[in-house]
Amino acid sequence: MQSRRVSLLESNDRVEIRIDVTQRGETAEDPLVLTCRPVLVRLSVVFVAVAAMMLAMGGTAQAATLVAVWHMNDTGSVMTDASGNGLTGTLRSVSTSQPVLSGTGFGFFAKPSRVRVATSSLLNPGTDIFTVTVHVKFSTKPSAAVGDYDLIRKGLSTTAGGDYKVEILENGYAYCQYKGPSGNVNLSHGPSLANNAWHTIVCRRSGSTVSLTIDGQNFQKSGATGKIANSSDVFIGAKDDSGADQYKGLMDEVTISRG
Ligand SMILES: [Ca+2]
Repeated sequence: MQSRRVSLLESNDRVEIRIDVTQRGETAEDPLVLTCRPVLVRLSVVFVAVAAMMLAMGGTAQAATLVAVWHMNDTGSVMTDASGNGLTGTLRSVSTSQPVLSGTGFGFFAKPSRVRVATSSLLNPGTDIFTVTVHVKFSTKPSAAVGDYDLIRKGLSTTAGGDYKVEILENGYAYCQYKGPSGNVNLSHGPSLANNAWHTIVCRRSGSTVSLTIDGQNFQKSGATGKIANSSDVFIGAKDDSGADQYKGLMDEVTISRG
């Protein structure tokens, strides 16, 4: 019989989440270790919840690699990437130094207001497990004219090679989409997040399953997407440079991971 133990280690400069899998007291698999900077204890708890959920789903413990880590503490014209991959974004009419639970974050109040990150193969899911995490706080649902808020996306529905995105729909619900040559798998779930409180949205594709996790509560949908890879830039806070599907609210701690 296998047993799995999830442990959380916090120090001044990093948080480590470790999952050990043992069988009759012996190590059965290499431990899954996720590390990040200590932003919010709350985020750490969400991290553990997601990791535990992955294991509960019967997934094999395997190392996840952080592709991009955007703390959004920047005060200038760029958004730095703490992952070491150099996936720097450029700001357009973004309000920096906004109050968040810890550190600072970005505000998207203008139109257009967005962060743009140049395309990189690192930001393409391919066929890998691919997870996007966003933290948002907003008080107003998208108007009928706006339609929905585009929180982060790479590509459009018409883009060759597919696309992925995280949105807030007109009813205030979170929404995930992964679209590839084999299909478009998307799902949304309530409640409305337009309550001026911080929320954590995690969109993940693993094999033929897309999952949406809202504040630790997981929802799933099955369906094949296939290989997703395009040459589009990543947009955060809006659909494009014209401010279509313009988000209106605060954002912090956006991460992308693979595996
Ligand atoms: Ca921050």
